[in-house]
Amino acid sequence: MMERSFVMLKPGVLQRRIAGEIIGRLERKGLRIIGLKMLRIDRPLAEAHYAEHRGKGFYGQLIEYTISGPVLAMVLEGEAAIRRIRRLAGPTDVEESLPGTIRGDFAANTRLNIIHASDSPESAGGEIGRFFQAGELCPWEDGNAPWF
Ligand code: FUP
Repeated sequence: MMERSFVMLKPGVLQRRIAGEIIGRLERKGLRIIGLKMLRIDRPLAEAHYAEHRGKGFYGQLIEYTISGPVLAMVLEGEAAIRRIRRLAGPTDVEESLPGTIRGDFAANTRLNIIHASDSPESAGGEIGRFFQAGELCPWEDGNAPWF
């Protein structure tokens, strides 16, 4: 099923100059970028995005990290995009994320996780709406669709 997913490359990605590498992995899987912007997340937006973690021990540090520098926010479209991107990203826990996944290859610290990817159609819809206005998305068709 054709889906849209929200992906955020967190502050460590620009710090470490690996944005191109990570975006390249998503593109090579056949996902289409239909929304992309760079922004500095403010505290209310970070708290809304991570509302499910409020009260947990790592919450404060997670919010501080999320607002510590610019992020790249993206909307990606493709067949089963939500599940495919989650598999490309790998598990949240750095001890579990295997080499070959984005987290397995680049994340050395679970808290300083480098990528966020929607985990369900419901969360994707909410996250896309929180970060993008409808007019900021640019859907497109491509002649290579059958390859993917
Ligand atoms: P994910 O959906 O894979 O991004 O994972 P979660 O929503 O469970 O976690 C969101 C963020 O919280 C992670 F990117 C890092 C942080 N986190 C911790 O720091 N410690 C934990 O034990 C779990 C999550």
